[in-house]
Amino acid sequence: MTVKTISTTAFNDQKPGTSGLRKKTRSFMVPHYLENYVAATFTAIGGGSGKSFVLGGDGRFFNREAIQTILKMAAAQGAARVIVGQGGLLSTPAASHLIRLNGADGGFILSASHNPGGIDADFGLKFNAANGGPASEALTARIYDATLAIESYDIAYVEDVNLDTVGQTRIGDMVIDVVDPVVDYSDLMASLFDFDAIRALFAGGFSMRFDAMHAVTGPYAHKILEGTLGAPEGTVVNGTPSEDFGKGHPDPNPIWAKDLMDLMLSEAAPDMGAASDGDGDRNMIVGKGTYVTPSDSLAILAANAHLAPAYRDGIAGIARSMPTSAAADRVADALGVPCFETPTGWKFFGTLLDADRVTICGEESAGTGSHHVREKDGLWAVLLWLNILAARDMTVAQVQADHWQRFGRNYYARHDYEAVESTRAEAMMTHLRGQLDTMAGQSFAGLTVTKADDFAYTDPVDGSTSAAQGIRLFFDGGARAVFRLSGTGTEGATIRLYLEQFVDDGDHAAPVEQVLEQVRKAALEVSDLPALTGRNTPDVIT
Ligand code: VG1
Ligand code: CO
Repeated sequence: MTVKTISTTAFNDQKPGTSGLRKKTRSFMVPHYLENYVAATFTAIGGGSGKSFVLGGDGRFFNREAIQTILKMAAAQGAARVIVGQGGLLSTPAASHLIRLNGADGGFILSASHNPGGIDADFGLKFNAANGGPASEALTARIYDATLAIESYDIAYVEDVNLDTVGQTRIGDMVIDVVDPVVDYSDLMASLFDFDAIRALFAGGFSMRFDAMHAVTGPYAHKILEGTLGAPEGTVVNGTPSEDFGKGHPDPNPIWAKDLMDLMLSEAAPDMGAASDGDGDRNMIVGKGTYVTPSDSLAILAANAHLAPAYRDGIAGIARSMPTSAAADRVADALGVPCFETPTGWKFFGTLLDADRVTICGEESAGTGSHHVREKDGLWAVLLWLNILAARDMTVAQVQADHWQRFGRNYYARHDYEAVESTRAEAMMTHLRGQLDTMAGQSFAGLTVTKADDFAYTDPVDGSTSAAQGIRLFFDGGARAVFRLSGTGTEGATIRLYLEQFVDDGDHAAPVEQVLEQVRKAALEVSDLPALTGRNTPDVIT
């Protein structure tokens, strides 16, 4: 094996965001761009010598090329072993599981998640640590520092590796195991849930549509839902991963999964609809005629988890990201377990899960998961829902209505203003921050602010701190508005405005926009968003 040292110059834009480095695909294809970031990651973990890694991605354009590069760089580092998904495919939760199962030192996951794929769309790369979870903030800071200091990287000059045949091969002394991406993951799922009960549910005529959105969950859903669990063929749609996700946004929400939504709101609706995102860590749950907001789904799963074998003995606690609604907090209260509020991004759940302080975690952005891996897990959420429906013999709508009846309803919506000029978005955040000290007691659009802050977090396990994680405005009467800027976009800034209104004993079936109208007006008034950004309406509401 010939290893060459290639001299390079630093790129100044390789700062990882909420979930790794995400850029336009063409940026990643610029010579040395990917290599620099991979080399910086090796530097940040103290080199790759003697270590083992998991490697795979969501199959988007440039996935295969990037995998070949990473393999050759790992070999040059002296890595002992790399486990790669066949065809270069691994869903994010499956990669997390393989890291844990094999005791690997970490993993490289190639994905820009729900962002579109293709040469003119987005690409991404993130590193997960030995616990299977996204790199901590301390580690991503070290990676970024290394990207700024880099002058050269090492790479093996060898033929491309065959990724399409399961089996073992090598580059020099480094062993490469090409594995079926689905098998270990599907065994894990079988160990968590009552597959017999779910099989009986399908056998009894329960109907479902799972939309894989042309992304990575296709093979997983085909095998588990249609194969093992006996759902009729055709249950899984758009189930073959494609490099550009059929030219769509593989984002499981009512906007981008519109076909599924339309079906679920029609006469022909099956009993349940579900979808997952590009890399398989997000989920959308829809019942006949009813959409389950991700924040509610988290609360419902936590309240009913004991119905699945893996959680039979109860859960240790719940964690939710700050912008996620407080529905889960009420469940934690009722169960007598703690509820942690963390900054956005799965990396903040890792320490809590590792320390067994929580069992179930979730985010408003369609992410739910548990201690079975260290990532959110789309299919896991779908299977837990199925397990609950089977155990309770109820419909999605009934489970949801019953939950609201018991806990009250946190009406919720997220308004995204996309591709806003960065300076204008920053100006709006600065305008909000400038008012934080004086806001309490003031009224906006008829709502009085009870408390306002810029969310800061101290990790209760390792003591690390993260400041400026989003502006929280609490209003009289159980309303809340949160403002933050996205850390996953690739163009300008995306402002996320999260709106919530708690209704305890009142009407649980009112139109969401109507219930949130007052807090929306108040939030726009305090922030001066329309004037400062030039935007009057959000691009996406989820
Ligand atoms: C978004 C979501 C966040 C999620 C992150 C990664 O981040 O809001 O909840 O953890 O995406 O998910 P941001 O910074 O754009 O708000 V995924 O499925 O895109 O890896
Ligand atoms: Co994702």
